[in-house]
Amino acid sequence: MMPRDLLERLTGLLGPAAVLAEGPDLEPYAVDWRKLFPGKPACVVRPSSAEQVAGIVRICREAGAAIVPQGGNTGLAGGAVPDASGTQVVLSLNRMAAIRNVDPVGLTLEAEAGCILKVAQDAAAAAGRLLPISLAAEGSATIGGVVAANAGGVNVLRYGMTRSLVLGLEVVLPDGTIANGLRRLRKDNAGYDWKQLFIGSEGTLGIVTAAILRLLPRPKHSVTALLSVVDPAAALRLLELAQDELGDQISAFELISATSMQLVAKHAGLKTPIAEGEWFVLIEAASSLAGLREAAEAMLGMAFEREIALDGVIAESGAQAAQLWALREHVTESEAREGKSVKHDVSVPLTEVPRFLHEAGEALAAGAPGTRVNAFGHLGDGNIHYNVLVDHGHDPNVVNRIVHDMVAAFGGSISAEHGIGQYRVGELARYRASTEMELARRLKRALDPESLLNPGKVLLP
Ligand code: 2HG
Ligand code: ZN
Repeated sequence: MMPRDLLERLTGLLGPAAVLAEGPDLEPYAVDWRKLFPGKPACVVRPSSAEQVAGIVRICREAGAAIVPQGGNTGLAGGAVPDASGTQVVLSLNRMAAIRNVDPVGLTLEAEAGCILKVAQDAAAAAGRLLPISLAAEGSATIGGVVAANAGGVNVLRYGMTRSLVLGLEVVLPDGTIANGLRRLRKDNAGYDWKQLFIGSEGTLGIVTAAILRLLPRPKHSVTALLSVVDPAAALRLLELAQDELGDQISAFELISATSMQLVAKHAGLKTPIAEGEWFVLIEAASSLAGLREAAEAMLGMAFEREIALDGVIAESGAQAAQLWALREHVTESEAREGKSVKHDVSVPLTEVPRFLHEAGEALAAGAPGTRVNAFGHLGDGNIHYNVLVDHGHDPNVVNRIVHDMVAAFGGSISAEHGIGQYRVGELARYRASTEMELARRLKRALDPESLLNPGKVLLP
């Protein structure tokens, strides 16, 4: 089938307004927001139902045209954009954005794939409940993308990755059938839990069209504190203290380097309200029981007394808490403004983070002198965004190798939360054991033997 026939059949199924074939309208779907992975779609289709998604899959399958599912296109690994061949069909879920149901007693929310994460958070809040998935891109990221990427974010420490919040899923399979597992059950041990295959598969095994997410009671009180510490080892001691004193009420424990803070000051004009240190920690805790603030103040007192923290502040209001969070949330954008960087989204066993940071720094100083490290991230999860600014003609591949070899030496992962996409497809093949890779390929072949869905992502052909 010629592309013209493909276009005609897709237009026949969806109507002309839902098929973008040329012009500037294609641009936002063709490239990721960092403009690192420019692609060229054959066309963009915008279905409005799972049945339409299934119809698109069947038509593309007959035509042998690959499909790239896309949500808010906020990913950092190039997983949702087409290649440059001009043959891949981008399937945008952004017209399927309805919230179908919020159940404040059963604690569930059902939404279509294209629903913006922030809209879903707000719907849960309006019902007095909490959807705890929270990340900097939440104003654009969609539920389908968040599920397909198994997104992390700042609340993983308490609530887990997206996977732990998915109760039910509807997925269109590469053969064009719809697997409907939209059950709002807390317990469902009837057979294989097949939805887990699709969570985090980055659109390579199926297309998520709707999800039922688990909600939580909304904590009535929260405290946010920013502290400075002398080094990452002190930050870990602070985590231990916070766990002792605030227990399971800690919802975020974020590490920010002085370099990150300097970038945020330079490019976003935001300044830390506490004395400069080499490292900063942003802590949030939340609870419905009284006494949280007192406990947090006591914890801070102990941190100073034991010389774990150098300086610190507890937000006095919601507005102040938002100001503290803004420091953390502007790191990515400020880094982008500073220039070119090589991102590493790594995890190592939590207690190894200080040693990893030290040794990776030494290895870079020796192997790629002049690079600057912008390290920050989710210390409570052992997940550091170890981004290296390479503005002086450094070879990104050399930098990558140094950092990822160090991650491997620590028994870590080269992608803690951002996924593999196309950015790390070669790196995954290099660092994962061949038996694990072969198992992944067997799953891919079983579900998508023609490699119709998102080829070139996660697994090399
Ligand atoms: C974050 O934690 C995001 O802010 C982005 O995962 C990290 O820019 C990055 O590398
Ligand atoms: Zn992150």
